[in-house]
Amino acid sequence: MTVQIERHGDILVAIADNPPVNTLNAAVRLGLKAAIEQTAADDTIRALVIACAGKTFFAGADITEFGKPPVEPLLPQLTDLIEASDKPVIAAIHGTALGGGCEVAIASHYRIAVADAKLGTPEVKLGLLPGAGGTQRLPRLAGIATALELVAKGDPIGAVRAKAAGIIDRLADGNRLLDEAIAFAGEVADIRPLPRTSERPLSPDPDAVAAFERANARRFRGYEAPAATIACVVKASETAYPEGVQFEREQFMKLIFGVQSAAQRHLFFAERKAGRIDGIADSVALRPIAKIGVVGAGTMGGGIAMNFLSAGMPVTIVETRQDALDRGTATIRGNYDATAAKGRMTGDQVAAAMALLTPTLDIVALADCDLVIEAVYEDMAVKQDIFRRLDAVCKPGAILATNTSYLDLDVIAAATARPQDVVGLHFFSPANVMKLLEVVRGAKTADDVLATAMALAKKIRKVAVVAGVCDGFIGNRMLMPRQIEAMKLLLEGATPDQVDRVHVDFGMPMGPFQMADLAGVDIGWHRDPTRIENIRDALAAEERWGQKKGAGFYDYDANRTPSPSPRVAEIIADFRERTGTPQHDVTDQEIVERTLYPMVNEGARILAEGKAQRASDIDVVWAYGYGWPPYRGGPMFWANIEGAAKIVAGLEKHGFAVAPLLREKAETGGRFN
Ligand code: 3H9
Repeated sequence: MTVQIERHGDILVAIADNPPVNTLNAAVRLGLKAAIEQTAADDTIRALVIACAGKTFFAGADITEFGKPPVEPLLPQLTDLIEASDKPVIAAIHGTALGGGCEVAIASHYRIAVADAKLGTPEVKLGLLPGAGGTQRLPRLAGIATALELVAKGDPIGAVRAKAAGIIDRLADGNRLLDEAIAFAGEVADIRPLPRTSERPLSPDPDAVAAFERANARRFRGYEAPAATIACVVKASETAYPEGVQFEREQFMKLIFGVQSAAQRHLFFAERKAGRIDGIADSVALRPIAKIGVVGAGTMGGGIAMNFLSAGMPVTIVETRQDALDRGTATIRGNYDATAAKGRMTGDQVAAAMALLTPTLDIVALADCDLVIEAVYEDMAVKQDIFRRLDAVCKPGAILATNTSYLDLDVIAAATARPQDVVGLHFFSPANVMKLLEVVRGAKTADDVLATAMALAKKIRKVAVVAGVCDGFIGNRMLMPRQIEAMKLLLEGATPDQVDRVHVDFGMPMGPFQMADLAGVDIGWHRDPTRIENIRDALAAEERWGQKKGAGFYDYDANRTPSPSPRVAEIIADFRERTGTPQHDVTDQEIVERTLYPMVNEGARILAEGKAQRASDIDVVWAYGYGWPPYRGGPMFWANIEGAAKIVAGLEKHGFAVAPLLREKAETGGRFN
């Protein structure tokens, strides 16, 4: 039975057991309905406790049921049934009460939770809103401001905060939740009238709503769900519950059939699928990883080290010069201090993380590390030399990783006598912040090394994707055609501003030229100011290296606010003339076709070559590493929406060679998945 019924004297206890996360699927909903009916029908029962077995309270509706024929009771019916019960219902919460799980809790008459439980309504992250009365009950319990934070942003809060906010009535001892819930039920069993959340009064608070919208305008840009969610909360304050919940239902249905929610749900499952490695059994024994070494204390090395320090793992960081080592260590400390200043870490946590760091100039100090990550600049000879030395120093079985973003892993591995222990760990900058990790599988990388790297990624809270060896792996390889085409567009008549605007309007955090200015126009430059072969060379020669120099493709003021640059316009005009490039009116649509379609094209090649395991992995790379808007699901999901045939036609119109796999999808009506 998915929902077990127990009697404890005159209290009925319904315990749901639907591993792994107790979603409220049809069987659970039916079981809970039966428990409510039994409570009502049996005169010897005074109250009902709803609890969950396993690691968590209900994690929400079962997302895999969306789009299938509905099975009653639907979740909104169930929450209304719970609240309508004539005998008190008490939710006993541990783990995470999320989405529909939170809605079951707030539809109950009382809530008791263990202190480390979390409550939240993350539906908005799936492009949805709490659709079982959550948008109507939460503001009635917690007030408009707190409800907006919870429903429109989707981040959960801890039980202690939830209690202070009026969402939880009582905290329980972690080991005695059920006993305490039963005792609580006994205490409140005869209290009437029952505290029904939907009957609580709520007044409009337009100022709170306006302030919330203002504060989050940037975060919500392009998304449909947050606005719908806010509208529901406003409605809750303006009408009685029945009208409010009707409005919530309409909004929910609109979202669930929309493309954005499909895209965000796709990414939810894509992220989880990415962790699976084709051809390697789940049972493969992992190598134990306790001690980490990092070679290079620059921006990347320092950021990489922080991931492990924050996870409580000791890190030895090696540099060749004392000043570089000191600078690197100071940067790590500075980053932690800044986090502490924002209240996201305590002083003790900073001290604990720093105490795990051992800076050294001696590579031999890496001898007992279980994993060493090389993070020096991109020079094959330098990397090979480091790997030769690591091979000599590191203990047998240690995993040797490189953070290269495009160099050939197999050539690096060949510098060692243990290529089976070599793997790529491509972190994205800033490495302590960005969620994505490309785990690069070399020709000889051992299965257990790859599996260990993927498991470790989870430990440091990264989303990891397996990539094969090729120039730029998945992410940067797809970036290349976009950047090349963006440059050509400048020559043909577009401005940096226009190209960037099209990308930002699409939902990217920034366009190709804003990105170049942020990363550094001089990256990968040949460093010869007399050799000017393209627009980028010309900018680099004039030290227009981007934001760090106050000038790049844009001019920047003291606050780093960009404005179109007359000098760049001159440089572009000069190149147009020099190359004799014919000009035309570049439309926004042409920019989409020439910069985004080629990314899909490259993605299709990557798939066909087996450099990505599945199309959804490519989507994960772009969503977590490059800011592809989640509501567009990633480039390959977007390609399905846009249509392969349309993309092929667009590519052909502009003279691109179409990848065979993309053409095949266009011809057969197939989809990337
Ligand atoms: C909702 O409630 C709508 C209602 O308001 C209105 C309805 C009318 N459904 O993440 P994990 C799977 S919307 C189906 O690795 P963790 C997951 O795919 C829902 N499956 O575990 C994975 O499967 P597999 C609102 C789900 O311990 C396995 O469970 N709720 C769901 O790292 C383990 O998941 C949410 O958005 C689901 N709802 O994290 C919460 N959830 O093993 C979404 C998980 O085959 N869930 N699975 O790959 C989470 O945030 C995390 O799963 C959680 C556990 C924090 C609970």
